[in-house]
Amino acid sequence: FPTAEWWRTAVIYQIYPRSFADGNGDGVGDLPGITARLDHLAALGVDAVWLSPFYRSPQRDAGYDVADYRDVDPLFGTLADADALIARAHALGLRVLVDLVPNHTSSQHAWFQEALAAAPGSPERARYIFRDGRGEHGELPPNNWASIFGGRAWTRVADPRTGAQTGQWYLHLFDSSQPDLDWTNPQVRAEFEDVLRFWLRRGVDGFRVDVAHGLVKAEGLPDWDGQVAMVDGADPGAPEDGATAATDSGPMFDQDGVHDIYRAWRRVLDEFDDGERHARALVAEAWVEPLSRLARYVRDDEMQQAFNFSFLTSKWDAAQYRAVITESLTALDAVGAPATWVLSNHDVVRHTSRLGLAEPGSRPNGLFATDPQPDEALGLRRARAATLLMLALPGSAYVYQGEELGLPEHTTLPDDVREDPAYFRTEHAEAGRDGCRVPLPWEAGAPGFGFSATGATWLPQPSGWAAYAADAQSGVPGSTLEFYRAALRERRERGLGGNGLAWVDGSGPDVVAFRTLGADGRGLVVVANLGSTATPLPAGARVVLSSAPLAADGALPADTTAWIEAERPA
Ligand code: TEU
Repeated sequence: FPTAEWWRTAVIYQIYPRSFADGNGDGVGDLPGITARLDHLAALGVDAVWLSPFYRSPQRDAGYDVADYRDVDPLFGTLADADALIARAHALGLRVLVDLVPNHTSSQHAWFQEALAAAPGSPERARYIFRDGRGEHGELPPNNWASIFGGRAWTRVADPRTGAQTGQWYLHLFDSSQPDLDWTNPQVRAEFEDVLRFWLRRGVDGFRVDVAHGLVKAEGLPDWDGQVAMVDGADPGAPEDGATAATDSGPMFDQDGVHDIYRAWRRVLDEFDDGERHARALVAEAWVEPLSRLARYVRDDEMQQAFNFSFLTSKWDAAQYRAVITESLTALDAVGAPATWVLSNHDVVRHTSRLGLAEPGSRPNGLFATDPQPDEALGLRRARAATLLMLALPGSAYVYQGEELGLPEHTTLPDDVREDPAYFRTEHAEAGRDGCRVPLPWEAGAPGFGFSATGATWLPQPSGWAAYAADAQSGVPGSTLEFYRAALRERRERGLGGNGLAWVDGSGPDVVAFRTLGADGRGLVVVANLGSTATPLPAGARVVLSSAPLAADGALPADTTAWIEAERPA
């Protein structure tokens, strides 16, 4: 392991445990399944993995509803399996980040069960956000907040003395099975610092912090008439060019007090800085805008990274890509933090499909069978171009499992297999996130494409996925898997990601072009053609890698990125 601040340039691969690989044949992925497939990630050439939650959970929100932060859900294995996974990853040179869900617990968490049984005003209730209702008999919710998953953000509980549904209300920014914790309560703070230590002692290299911008709510919980983010993905107020991420705002998000929490966490992480593997990292999942607000989470005494979601809602447009890149680098450079880049994750439409839509940035949160279907060939072509662009940018890049196979979104999942609460709570107004969570295809010829030994898969895979299977692509020149491997190898060998960039002008409005410098001085010129006609490359350019074959005359075709070695301008 390099001992430097590894997260600054790391390529971090997101594993969604229920859909990565199944070790026990029940159709749901698990930790032993992951451990057995870690070689794939070492061969891919990533630096670290981030595991979405595998803790004990009733799985109402796919594990983002945690009932016990110090245990592994039997669905995924045991604590010993987690230890084995961490050990194997480290042996392969991969760091391990785990997901921490501090905004809310599961309603099955012991604390919430105690709170339900306890009286209003009790210390048990004070760990969550219980309030009396409004109206003559408390029959109206305490304020007008809406849940991000749809419906209201409050649920009324039984009066513990009478058992009648006449009790207080509790706040849940997400599903009703995910009650929000009260982070003004010192007990809550102490508990999570201890949870951090629990996993740090087990050897994890850091944490991805779920809904990092949501922990502290505005005092008095004032009404709010703004829009919650996960409504349609479209952001009506967004500027024409520049970052247009669907972000969360209002009195439930990005309150100043939240930063105290992470400063305390950073001190906990620093206790585990052994000088050898260097500091462990905190990564904020915070949907806040503008990016200068996001940068507030990544100060020297706070987190090391925050996800930059700007690409998720970008159009396929060179001016917008340039604006997003400039804005991101400027905001994060200002605080000395590394930029981060994300094209896909478990909450949004896979970029292979998103970029094949008529309006690529318009639908981050799921697609319906009734939506105009993405053009998969075009989407994959653009996805590869976007990936090659991203992997040359300064900073740290995230890769979501399956994108190295070119997997598209599953857009035609039947209702009865869907599990995303956002789909149900919005009464199907949201297509939900199941379509990007389909189990991975490993072996073209095996039942369930080798996801599990029995062929079982918790969500059905499209029949055409044999072509995407890892074994069908491995060793095949031009396959998406070999393309990712080559890009990651070049990135590593050239030390890309470490330094700034210099824009290269003169290629026309549809081209994003910049020069990057590797740590060894072996810079590259990156040329991405987001337009619809081919564009010439500089004379004498040596193409190191391109996302699609060049034209016969050596020009860069539409929807293609190339890494080239070109003479420095005098
Ligand atoms: O997602 C956070 C989340 O959904 C919102 O903060 C954000 O408003 C939205 O995505 C923007 O459109 C995290 C997890 O990634 C997700 O899987 C969980 O369901 C959610 O938290 C609740 O834990």
